[in-house]
Amino acid sequence: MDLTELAGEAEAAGLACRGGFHPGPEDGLPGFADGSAVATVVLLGFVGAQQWTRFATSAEFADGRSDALDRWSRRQIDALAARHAAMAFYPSEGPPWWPFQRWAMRAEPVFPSPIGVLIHPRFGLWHAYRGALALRTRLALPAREPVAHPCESCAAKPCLATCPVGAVRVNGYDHRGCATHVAAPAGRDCLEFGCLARRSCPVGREYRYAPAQARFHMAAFIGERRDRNAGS
Ligand code: B12
Ligand code: SF4
Ligand code: SF4
Repeated sequence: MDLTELAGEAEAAGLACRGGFHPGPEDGLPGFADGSAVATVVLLGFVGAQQWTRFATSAEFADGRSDALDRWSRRQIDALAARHAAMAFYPSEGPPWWPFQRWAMRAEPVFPSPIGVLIHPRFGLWHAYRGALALRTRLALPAREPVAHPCESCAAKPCLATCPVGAVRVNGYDHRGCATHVAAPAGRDCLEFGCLARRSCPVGREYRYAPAQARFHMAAFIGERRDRNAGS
């Protein structure tokens, strides 16, 4: 098996392959029960609106129970893990949380943005991680080309000036202030169409979430549907 094959299986399951890396002790991964070490980690997730339809037409989405996105992700990724005798890890497991953003920076060209989520040169702020497969096999990984950090050439930084309640700041994100605004009538634009600060970013505009997807994540974020960590 190689990474392309695994990416094909992930795509068939409704997930994008978000790259991989060969972990070291600093990556904090446990070994397998038989004592063998993890040789390759492959991250799986959503990019733009491409995978949304698969989830939005799933049994989990329709059943009205909480944690729909988590349950759907686990069903897909646990099946891939079983097929490849791999371990599966999830961003929603915790606290303590698995360091998905650190792993992501090891796996693909994503960079810290001023608004807290990682920015991708193509998908901008419109992507997320749904799980990770830890494999015993050392897969060959494509060489990483140097890629420029998109925020370095963004002089205007509109993401820092757009939030109506100033929740997005250089020195941190005020998640309580944000959630209070989104849950109030004045925050209807953010709730229905997604974070205004994120929408102001010029990178990856064509990958912005459609209103239904944006609303799902924002509603989950303010606890409307109790979907733990459905943020993406
Ligand atoms: C807890 C959490 C929250 C909390 C944050 C509470 C708080 N003040 O800490 C709340 C609920 C508020 C939240 C909100 C959101 N979250 Co959140 N959240 C998480 C979660 C579950 C854990 C984060 C954590 O503490 N990790 C622990 C540390 C040890 O892990 P780490 O990888 O090392 O992460 C840190 C480093 O990346 C570090 N860091 C920052 N810059 C740099 C630079 C360098 C060089 C390095 C090395 C590290 C570093 O900051 C991270 C800490 O947050 C992660 C999933 C996960 N398991 O990582 C999602 C996650 C970070 N969230 C995510 C998202 C999308 C959101 C929301 C946009 C949700 C929404 N509304 O749709 C919002 C907005 C966040 C924002 N503007 O920052 C995504 C980010 C995807 C991406 N593109 O990066 C994640 C990865 C979940 C996912 N399924 O993909 N979130
Ligand atoms: S608006 Fe500019 S600084 Fe902000 S996340 Fe987008 S590219 Fe980076
Ligand atoms: S969702 Fe709205 S209130 Fe929250 S950070 Fe984004 S712009 Fe600000």
